[in-house]
Amino acid sequence: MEREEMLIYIKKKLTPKRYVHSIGVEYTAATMAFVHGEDVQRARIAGLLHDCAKCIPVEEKLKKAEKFGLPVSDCERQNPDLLHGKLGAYYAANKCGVSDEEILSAITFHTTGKPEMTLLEKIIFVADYIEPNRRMIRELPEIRKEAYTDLDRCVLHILRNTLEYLDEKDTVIDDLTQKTYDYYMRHFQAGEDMKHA
Ligand code: DGI
Ligand code: FE
Ligand code: FE
Repeated sequence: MEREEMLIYIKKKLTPKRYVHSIGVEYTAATMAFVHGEDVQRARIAGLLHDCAKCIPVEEKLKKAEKFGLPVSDCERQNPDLLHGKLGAYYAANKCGVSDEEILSAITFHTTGKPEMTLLEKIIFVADYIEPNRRMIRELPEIRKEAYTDLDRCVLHILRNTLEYLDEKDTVIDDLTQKTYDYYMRHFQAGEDMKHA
């Protein structure tokens, strides 16, 4: 699909707010690609499509994931909204003709992140959080700056905020979110130690 067709496709599937958010993630991902040396077109496609399954009703998300043969963890069963990344990648591949595995992976893991993310995965994970239409989140100005100056610190900062937020809300925390945090915590600490050695 060309971009124009993708826009029509997501407009049909999303609420107006979510559509505007998707375009915000598209251009934020593009600017981050400029700075960090990622391919700009891939960043735009991943950004544009990352939430294409977000507005499917919760129970439908679970049914569709099962129908498409996608693996569903216990945590996702309890909170099927978490499936919108995996489902989104499925639609990107099967409805929009995206075959680039890294774009599909960036869409799949945009909510939880994962240990050892590629540059594109990090860009989508971060762009989703910082795009201009996001309501003000704690420490957002600082996080936005880090997105362009220290990407790993930025990823860790977002994970820390998300885990704190989920803790306050008292909901299930996906194993992968926790594992990603632990990984970047260790990774970041190792980097800091190197700097000061
Ligand atoms: O889809 P978006 O709203 O653009 O952003 P997103 O895909 O990052 O989803 C954000 C929501 O997901 C937010 O309410 C926090 C929640 N979330 C992130 N990690 C986890 C999580 N929710 C649960 N229950 N467990 C997690 O590990
Ligand atoms: Fe999302
Ligand atoms: Fe999003």
